Amino acid sequence: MQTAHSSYSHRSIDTLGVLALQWFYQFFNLGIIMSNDSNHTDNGYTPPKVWTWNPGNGGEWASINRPTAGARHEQKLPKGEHPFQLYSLATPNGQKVTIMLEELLALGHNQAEYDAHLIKIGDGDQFGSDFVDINPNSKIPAILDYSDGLAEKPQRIFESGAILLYLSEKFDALLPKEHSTRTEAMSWLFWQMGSAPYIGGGFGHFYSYAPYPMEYPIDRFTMEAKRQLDVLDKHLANNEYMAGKEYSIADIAIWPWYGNLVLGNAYDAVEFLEAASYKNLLRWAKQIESREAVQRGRVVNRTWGEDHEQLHERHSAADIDQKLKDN
Ligand SMILES: N[C@@H](CCC(=O)N[C@@H](CS)C(=O)NCC(=O)O)C(=O)O
Repeated sequence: MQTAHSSYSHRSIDTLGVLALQWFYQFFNLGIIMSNDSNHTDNGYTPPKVWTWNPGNGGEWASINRPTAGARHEQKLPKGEHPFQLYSLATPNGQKVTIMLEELLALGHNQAEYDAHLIKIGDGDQFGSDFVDINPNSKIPAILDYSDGLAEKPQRIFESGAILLYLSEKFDALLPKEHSTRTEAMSWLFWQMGSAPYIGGGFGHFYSYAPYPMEYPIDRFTMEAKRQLDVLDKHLANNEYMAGKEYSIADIAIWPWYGNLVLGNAYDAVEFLEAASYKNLLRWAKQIESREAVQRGRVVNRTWGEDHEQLHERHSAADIDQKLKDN
């Protein structure tokens, strides 16, 4: 092993050869830097003093990504008859809200009736003027609450975690009442909000969407993704649900990301991540998946997959009934 004080004479001929090559390539700016491990090369990119936007460098999402916020075009949003108007897409963040609304309806909270309108993020609908008024961050899901005297001035809610919390407080449901268990549910809810970007924007992006496979980011985010799967697996070894014995918004937040991942519904990464080894997490993922409200919620605003899984818009329970009957 080399130490910081090693002299060149202690280095192998191979190492000296690599150093000479590095110098040669750097000197002639040939764009290849080699380390002692010849698997490690990069494209010689050196960040400029000030970053400038290069449209087209965003992989699969290149056409919609820009470094600025705000509305890009005028776009009216449709409005249905129900108290809640949801503007979304069935990504994991979108599924959290439709599963929650379906759970509330299953519990008999008729005031949770909703219209689910489709926001096509690949087409840039999230940058339309009406949508940006509901979510200045231009991301689905976003919801308007027109119920209980809010008809004139609906309450906007954005950020999926905030929407779950708003709905559970409004209907006094799916958040444990006992203080310590409730606190546990909140800890896991916020854990999910902070952790999932490493799965979606990190692991998922570099494993599935980046223009070509890159070892460094895939290694970095796979390490983190597996660490998070292990966090959940260890917790679920001793807990039926995330907050203990009670199903809650913590499960509803976590399942669409981590349940879908280990069940093979996201990023096609079951083998790569050795998902079968997270036995407690898989047990929980299947248990949540078998809930009727989860099966109903996951198809809403979905525009990909099998036909029987795709319900682009939802305006009544019958829309979902019909879709699931098609299966
Ligand atoms: N922290 C937000 C994240 C929402 C989010 O990232 N939404 C994605 C789809 S899963 C989106 O709308 N992306 C469109 C874009 O980035 O332009 C939440 O949980 O609501």
